Amino acid sequence: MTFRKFATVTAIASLLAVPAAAQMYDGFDSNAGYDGFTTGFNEAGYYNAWDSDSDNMLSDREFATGMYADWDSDNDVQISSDEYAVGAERWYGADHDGDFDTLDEDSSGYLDQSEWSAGWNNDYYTAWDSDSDGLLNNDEFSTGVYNTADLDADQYISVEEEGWFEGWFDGDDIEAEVKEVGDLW
Ligand SMILES: [Ca+2]
Ligand SMILES: [Ca+2]
Ligand SMILES: [Ca+2]
Ligand SMILES: [Ca+2]
Repeated sequence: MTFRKFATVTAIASLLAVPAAAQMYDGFDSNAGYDGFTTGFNEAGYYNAWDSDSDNMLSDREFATGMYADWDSDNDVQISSDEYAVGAERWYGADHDGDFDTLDEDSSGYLDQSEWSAGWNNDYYTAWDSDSDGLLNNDEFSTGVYNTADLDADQYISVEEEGWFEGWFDGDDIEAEVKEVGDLW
């Protein structure tokens, strides 16, 4: 897999089609940079929702589970090929080399938790783990999210880049969604 920073302008342009209004949390100030982002982001509870065993660290399993819940935009606990295409471009950029049909071992047209786990690539998680302790703390997670959403890497989340967070702050119970996915391994 390749990382978001290799995304092409074309990939960014398609993300701009996502409606961007009212997707960030209350009080978000794009002009405040990462520091302005992280306080409110932490209060919004997203990290805690992904940290299913509440030890204030994200394991790779918790990260993979949270990402599964995130890519599953219709919350049916299956990743359709459309959901996969959107998620892959959003997280990995247009150069993403994962192939849905290869991952979909039973050719059902959906990835379930075991197929997702079998195809899991930990490079992304490792890249975010800046102190290389094998876990993501809150700051590593919020930094990784911020940099991924900041498509043009100018340390500023524009209105268009806020679209990356679609669904994260719309009132869905993320913790319940993560629980429904269950432990991946
Ligand atoms: Ca944990
Ligand atoms: Ca789905
Ligand atoms: Ca770490
Ligand atoms: Ca930006």
